[in-house]
Amino acid sequence: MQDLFADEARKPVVMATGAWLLKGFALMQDRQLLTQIEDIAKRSPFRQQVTPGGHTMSAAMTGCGVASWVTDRRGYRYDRLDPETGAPWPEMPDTFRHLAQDAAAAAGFKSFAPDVCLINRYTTGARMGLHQDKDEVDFTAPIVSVSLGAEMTFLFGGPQRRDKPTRWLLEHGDVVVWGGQSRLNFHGVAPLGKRASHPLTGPVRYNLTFRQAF
Ligand code: MD3
Ligand code: FE
Repeated sequence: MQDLFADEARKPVVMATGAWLLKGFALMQDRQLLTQIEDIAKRSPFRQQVTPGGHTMSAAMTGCGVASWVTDRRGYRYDRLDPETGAPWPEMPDTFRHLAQDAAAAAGFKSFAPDVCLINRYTTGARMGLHQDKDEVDFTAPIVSVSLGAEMTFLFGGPQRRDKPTRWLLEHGDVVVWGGQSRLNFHGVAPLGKRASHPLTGPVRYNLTFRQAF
């Protein structure tokens, strides 16, 4: 039964050209990933950042790798130092990097070398508005995202802000690879539902986003 389930879970679902949903791809490592998130957050704590427009983001963030995505009143950027601690971000654990590379390879990206991992934490009501990810240098590299904890509705738009987003339920252990034509699509997440929960995290969702930023 276990193996049948694992085989079923390994069939990629095509969300759009270049976007692959790997249901349950991270399930076997879920506890290890959550422990490593805790360890990273001990050194670079989760914080709610402020956008250039002066809004405080509802998702709390930290990160690991050679840099992490930072926003403040001056703008968006990848910063090699954590502005809260003044220290470099925690190193990216090998298990993180290998998981992201395995997922990218399963979607056909054979030489993905993620140098940064942004970690988003959503509690009840937290969301992320529609946006594009454009702060990276090379848009031919894919982005790999790993969902852990409470389930959430992902909003997947098109290349124009006006394109109506489709809704996808992302559950604990799901991995998505975004490359090629979908790399610059607008996307966001609907508010974390009042009843959304997972035995390992309670009413909290984590999302790891692996990128080749430089
Ligand atoms: C589709 N995070 O951190 S991850 C972000 O669930 C971000 O925390 C969301 O959007 C989250 O920037 C979504 C999935 C994701 C990441 C990058 C994408 C989807 C994407 C880039 C292009 C298209
Ligand atoms: Fe994004």
